[in-house]
Amino acid sequence: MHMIKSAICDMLGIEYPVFQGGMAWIADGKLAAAVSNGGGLGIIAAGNAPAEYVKQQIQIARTLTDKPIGVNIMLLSPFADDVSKIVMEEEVEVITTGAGNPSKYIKEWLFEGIKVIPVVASVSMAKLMTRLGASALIAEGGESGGHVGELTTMVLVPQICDATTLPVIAAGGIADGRGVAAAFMLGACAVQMGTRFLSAEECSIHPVYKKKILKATDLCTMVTGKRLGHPVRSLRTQFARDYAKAEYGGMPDEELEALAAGSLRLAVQTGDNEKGCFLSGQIAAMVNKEQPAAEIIKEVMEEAEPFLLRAPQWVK
Ligand code: TUI
Repeated sequence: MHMIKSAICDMLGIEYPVFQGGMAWIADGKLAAAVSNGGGLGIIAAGNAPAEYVKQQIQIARTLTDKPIGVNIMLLSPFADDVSKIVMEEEVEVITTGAGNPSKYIKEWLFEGIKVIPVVASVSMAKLMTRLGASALIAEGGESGGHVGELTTMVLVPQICDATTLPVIAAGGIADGRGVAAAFMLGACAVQMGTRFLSAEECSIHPVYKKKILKATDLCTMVTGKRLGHPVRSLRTQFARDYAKAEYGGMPDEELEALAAGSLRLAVQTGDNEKGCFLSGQIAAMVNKEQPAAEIIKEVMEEAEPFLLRAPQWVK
């Protein structure tokens, strides 16, 4: 059997070129360890959580795996500075960043020997991160769940690949082998999947959340939050509709912010349809079964393989 390996596998010491997205309140130590044990890169999400929570999750992951793990630092978090310190202390192998510009941290992370892989949503940010010495880049298109940029994966990935010499990980709208193959054809050498891992057995979201993902159809997601400058993709639930109505109905900024506060955590922990925000990528419609994380990785790469064998530059 062939194995699809790429530059990113060698750089990080992982078996498959598959990252698990750093989904706030969802991507905990248990999920990350399961993905890393399955040969991908498991990533713990810091989200808006305090540094102590992140430390606990890193320690949980370390008891469950001896493979490399990553932490995603959400740069809008009030705790981003504290999380940065904890992650260095705990000696995680990889840091990914989201929802902003990580310039001020990059030097110290690299100095600690950590691989730094920012999410970029534009060519200019890709060039800047390349100049600052990032290890690789995640090009995440607006099909993804959570905080979304302007451009789609199809448009963003090839432009980022042309703008950098670094390995590029494609994200947004990828949940099966066809998506992986397509991403590689656009020039990526790995993928990051979030929504697909929501269905992992080791993913501890509330059963209501998991069921919503498994039952989702093509038009089930929507983007809210544009007015405050941080558009977020989530399932089209009662809460999402109410938020959109408030957003376009002239609700003051502070009230809108209060409406969103805590909504991610609520969805994950209680499945609350009225007040919870169920982040999801557009690809949720193609996520139809619960299975172990390791099986997801293997299945996706086995599907991709027949396509990728026709692109020999990627095959080792
Ligand atoms: O970050 C994500 N996904 C997220 S973060 C999140 S929590 C949140 N809470 C409140 C408001 C907004 C988000 C939920 N989901 N994905 C990675 C990602 N990063 N997508 C897009 C970007 C991005 C966008 C702009 C990265 C850099 C960037 O640069 C802007 C700049 O500073 O120039």
